[in-house]
Order: sequence, then C-alpha cells, then structure tokens
Amino acid sequence: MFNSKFGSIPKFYVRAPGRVNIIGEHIDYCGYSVLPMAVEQDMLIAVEPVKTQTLQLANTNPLYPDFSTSSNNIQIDKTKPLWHNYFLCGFKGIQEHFGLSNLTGMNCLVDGNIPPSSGLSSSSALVCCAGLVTLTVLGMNLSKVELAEICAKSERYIGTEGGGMDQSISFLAEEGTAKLIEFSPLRATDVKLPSGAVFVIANSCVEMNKAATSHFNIRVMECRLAAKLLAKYRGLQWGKVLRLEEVQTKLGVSLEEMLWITEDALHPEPYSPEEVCSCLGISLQELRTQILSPNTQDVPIFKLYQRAKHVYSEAARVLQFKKICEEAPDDTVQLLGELMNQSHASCRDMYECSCPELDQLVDICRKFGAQGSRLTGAGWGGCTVSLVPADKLTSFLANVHQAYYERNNRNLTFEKQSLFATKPGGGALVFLEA
Ligand code: ADP
Ligand code: NG1
Repeated sequence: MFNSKFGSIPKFYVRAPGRVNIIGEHIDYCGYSVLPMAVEQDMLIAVEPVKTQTLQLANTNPLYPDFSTSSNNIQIDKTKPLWHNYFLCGFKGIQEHFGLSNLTGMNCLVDGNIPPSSGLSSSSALVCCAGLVTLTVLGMNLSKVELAEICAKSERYIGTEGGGMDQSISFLAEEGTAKLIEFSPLRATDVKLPSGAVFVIANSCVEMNKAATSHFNIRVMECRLAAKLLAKYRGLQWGKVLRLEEVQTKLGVSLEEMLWITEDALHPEPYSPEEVCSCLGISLQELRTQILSPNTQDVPIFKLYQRAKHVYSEAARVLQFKKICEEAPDDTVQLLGELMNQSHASCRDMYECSCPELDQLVDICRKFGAQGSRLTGAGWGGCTVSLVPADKLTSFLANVHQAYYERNNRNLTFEKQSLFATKPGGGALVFLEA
C-alpha cells in the first residue's frame, strides 16, 4: 500500500502500543499513580523521509482520509479531532522540544488495530508513534521518559486535558509486566500480576471520542475546582493549586484523611458556577478565563464532593492493588477482584463515567466467573477489564460472548477485537532496515 500511495518503499517503521488500565481511573490528571499494562494491539507507521518540506499521511483504513501539509506550518484544529491531528500533536511536540521551525518532510502510512474511542488509548498510541517517527527522522535521541512527557503535553493540542498515563505506558511498557506509573517525576515500576488468573478485555461497542465531547474535560475541571476549594478550606495558597494530589502533599496527610477533609469541606449537592465563585472569592469572568478550559465555559453544575471522593479512594485502591500483588497472599485474585469491583462502583456512582452498556457488561462478566470487572480508560463507553481465573477462561469467553454479543446482536465485524484475553506487552519501538 505504501508503494502504491507514494511510489517508493519505506525506510523504517515505528510501532507504539495501546494499553489497558488495570486500576486507577481518572486520577492521573489529579497527580496520582495508575496501574496499566500495554496491550498487543498497536499503531504501526511506515516512514520515508523526503527532501521537500511536505508531510504526507495516508492510512490503511479508508475511514481515515489522506492528508498533506507543509511541515513548517503545523495547525491543529481543536474543534475537529480529525485523525491526522493526533499525528500532528506528536510531530509538533518533538518539533517544539528541539525548537525547530524547519523540519524535513516525510511520507507516512499509518496502520492501527486498537479499537478507537474505546478506552484502550488508540489516540495516544498514534500521538506517541508520530512523536517517535519525527524523532527518528531528525536523527535525534531522547529518553523514553522524555518522549512520554513530550507526547503527554502535546496530545493536549487536540483539546483534551489528559494526564500522562497513556503516553507513559506506551513508551515505558515492558513485556511480561504491568507498571505502576508515578508522576512528578515520571517513573514506572514493575508490578508482577498474579499467576493463575488472566485479564480479559471486553468492548461494550459504544464509542466515545474524548475530544469531540466535553465529558472528559468537565471531570478534569471538577477535580481542579475541588482541589482549589479544599486548599482554600484548609488555609493553603489555593491560586496555583491545580491537582487534588497537591492538596494532600501540602497538608502532609494520608489519603484516608483527605476523604474526611472532603466530607467536611465539600457538600454532596452540586455547585453552581456562582457558588464556586463565591467560595473562592472570584468573579465568573475569572472562573472562565483563568480556571476553566474553552469547552467547559458554560457547564451549569459541578459535582465537586463526588469527584474528590472518587479520586482519593481510587488513588488508595491503586496502592492496595500493588501491595497485594507484591505480597501475593493465598486469596490474591479474590482481593484484587474486590478492588476492581469497588473501582467500577466508584466510577459509576461517584465519577459518573460509566454507561448502561458498560454496567451490563461488567455484571455479565462477574456472573460468568470474573473475580473482578470494571470499566477501563475514560469510560462513557469503550471497554471493560475483568480478572478471570485461568481455569474458567474458556467457559467465561463462550458465555460472555453469548450473553453480551450474540444476544444483543452487537457489531460482529468487530467481534474478534471485542472480547479477548491479554497479557502485558512491550513498549514503542523503531524497526530499521538491516
Ligand atoms: P481512545 O480512547 O482510543 O484514545 P479517543 O476518542 O481519544 O479514543 O481517540 C480516538 C481517535 O484516534 C479516533 O477518532 C481517530 O481520530 C484516532 N485513531 C484511532 N485509531 C486510528 C487509526 N487506526 N488510524 C488513524 N487514526 C486513529
Ligand atoms: P483514554 O482511555 O485513552 O480515553 C483517558 C486519558 C488518560 C486517563 C484516562 C482515565 C488522554 C490522552 N487519556 O484515556 O490520561 O485520564 O482517560 O483514567 O487524555
């Protein structure tokens, strides 16, 4: 296909994987550690550097049209998350990091098999792959941590205010191990998953594009406002506080204590923008221009209590999960499953990022033998991840297939990618011709 598109052959190839987040949902952008692993599905780009300053992109999937632009005038339209804009995020991130305005051009053919908008990070895999393509074309070097940080920052050009989990695991993943990803500074530690159980991904077949809706950014802003209100309540300098983790660190208290402080400081009834302004002593104009993102300017209510409760409890569950993996007691699988179930309940009830199909799928997975099952990724659709004892895997797959996919006549063309067991895969790579 590369040959028929560009009349030449690629000089090198780059791959970057998607991921499944085992536990720790919607807490990376609050500063808290998460526990993902890379999946086998990835973004693969065939590349030929060219002498002109033209960037030409093509895709093996006809859903994604060809695109061409000058490599020294990169424009990313935040209002339309078209596929090529994700590539441009990675490209621009590297360009800016090295302060380059004149980049050589390239021909690229993209091929991806991560189900899009399904919580397995297809978007970040594309951004990371494009970043590594650009670095390779330039003949420059960066560490994996630097690449992850650059791509986490540059993916925000698409308009979503994400944390760094997806880009970090795409670069730092290693085959055979999940990773605890910690931030500020970014680092990844191996987490040995229990033997005797398998992680199974099931796609609800409901797609939710983060950049095309405001669901995701509203949650980020609710957490930001909760952090400011909590900081002000405890007499901290709240002006520069952006993340819930900063409040905990500044107060020097445990996550459990943060849950108590949340009970005291915030009320369960939703906050209007006017109430937020009066709590912080700022004007509506200041709230909009100095705190909220462009696509959350007109949000009528903010649920600060519920979001903070989810974040602090989920952050604690991640640490418990890692500890159980390390200590491996006899009932490891059961304990991990319970934490995954608690995580789903909190995502559904406190963070409101589930949907009826995900809740149904999680129930079906538990009914057919999963010790734990939860939504993974941003939610509002997309995939679940379930922890299934290895000896139940075959019957689990058959029963879930029948109960969710056959019975509901779900998108069968997607069937192969909809329900599968997965194990920790490796991170991004460059393949050069020998
Ligand atoms: P995810 O949770 O998978 O990251 P997003 O909604 O954030 O989902 O991003 C999905 C977007 O990523 C798609 O709408 C598309 O623009 C882009 N994308 C995903 N897979 C591919 C692919 N194979 N080729 C090109 N673009 C892709
Ligand atoms: P996905 O599942 O790829 O939409 C998003 C964010 C993550 C994280 C999760 C929720 C981006 C690129 N990704 O992931 O940082 O916040 O939601 O845990 O914004």
